[in-house]
Amino acid sequence: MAKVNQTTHDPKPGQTRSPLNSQVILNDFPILNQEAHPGKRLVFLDSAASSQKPRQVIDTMTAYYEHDHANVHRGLHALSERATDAYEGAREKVRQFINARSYREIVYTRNTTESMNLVAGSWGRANLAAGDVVVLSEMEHHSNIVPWQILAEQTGFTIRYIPVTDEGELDLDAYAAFLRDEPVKLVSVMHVSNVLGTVNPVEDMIRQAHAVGALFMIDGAQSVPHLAVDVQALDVDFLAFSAHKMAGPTGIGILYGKRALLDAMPPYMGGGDMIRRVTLEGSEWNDLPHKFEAGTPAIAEAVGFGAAVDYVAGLGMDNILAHEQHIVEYGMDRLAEVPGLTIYGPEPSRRNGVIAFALKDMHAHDIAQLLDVEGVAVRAGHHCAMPLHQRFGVAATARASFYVYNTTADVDALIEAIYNARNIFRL
Ligand code: 7TS
Repeated sequence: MAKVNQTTHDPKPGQTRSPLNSQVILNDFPILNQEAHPGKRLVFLDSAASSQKPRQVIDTMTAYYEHDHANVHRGLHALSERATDAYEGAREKVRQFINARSYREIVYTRNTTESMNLVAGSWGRANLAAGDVVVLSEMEHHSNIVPWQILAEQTGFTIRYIPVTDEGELDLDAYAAFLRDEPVKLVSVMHVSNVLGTVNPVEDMIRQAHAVGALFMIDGAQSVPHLAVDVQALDVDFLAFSAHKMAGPTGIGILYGKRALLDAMPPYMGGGDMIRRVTLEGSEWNDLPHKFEAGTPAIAEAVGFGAAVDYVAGLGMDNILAHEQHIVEYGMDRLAEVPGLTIYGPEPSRRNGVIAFALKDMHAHDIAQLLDVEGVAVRAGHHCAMPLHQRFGVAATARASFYVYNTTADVDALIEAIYNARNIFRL
């Protein structure tokens, strides 16, 4: 078994220092204590796609299945009550984590994608018509573009995209012009870009949208796992995120929505648990949040999500942010040394968690494959952001993304593997 290198480098003057103890954290993630290939320590730099899970989450899910599993909200027997308590207890943890007013504002979904489809399919279908405008941005993940395109085709509203500047930031003048000149009903924008790492100024953007009576949805897939997000402080109307990017299991995500909005929205799916009463003539809907949770939910996943929330909250969201800031600063510094390498997106202080790059004369997929030979896992491709790649005139980028368990030693392994790849290509 390869020995995990647990060092972090001392920062240069002016750079941040990590407040996290990477040695303790690494021991929590059994999957990271392995070789990717014989003699090659696994260096996992693909957490923006999905993070790894600590023992605390894995053990919580196993214990749930070994002791407590039954269907929720149905039985009066002991197991069903315990399962319901665990499932609803996890919802309460999520509520506190994002500081929502009520558990009724926390809807379990499968992931960020489903949360955003829910808003488009329910709120959008009920409220958008020809003549209305929805504002998205050029940097959005496909899951915040395609649902709106599908709906726009059916109902006739118009989509406007906030352009992205050469620095990889939103063009806020264009945004202000959309709000000033067009009948904008909803703005839906990512908080942190999964490609550029850009942290968008959502607080100001929300205030501007509300000033013209538009609602605001945040795609929080890449922010909620990495920095403190407080829905009341932001006054955001909808927030979507996934457990699997924040140390939790796959198959569960959240839609936060202000209660008055969710109350007024029609159901998205019909079935068991989301109704109060059904007759052959018609049905009455259950209270929030159950109105949006048709069918048997992902119970063990919700319980595991609760454990993940405990885990990241226990580390401290401000500590996680500072840790990643330290790794990103170090990573951008070291990547800048590599001849022919282009980094996309803003300077370290304006980004979080990811570094996407291209190497002259090498396809991103070749880079990823050659890095994998060295045990370094990065993602290559368009990262479900094709319009953004078109904006920068590249078909694909390689992306290193970081989470709580990454160290600057992982960055060193990345750099060494990139130099090896360049040698193979005789660059
Ligand atoms: N929004 C953003 C900003 C994302 O980064 C992702 C996933 C999603 C939405 C969709 O999340 P899901 O949990 O519903 O799939 N992003 C990535 C990525 O960057 N690489 O793989 C998945």
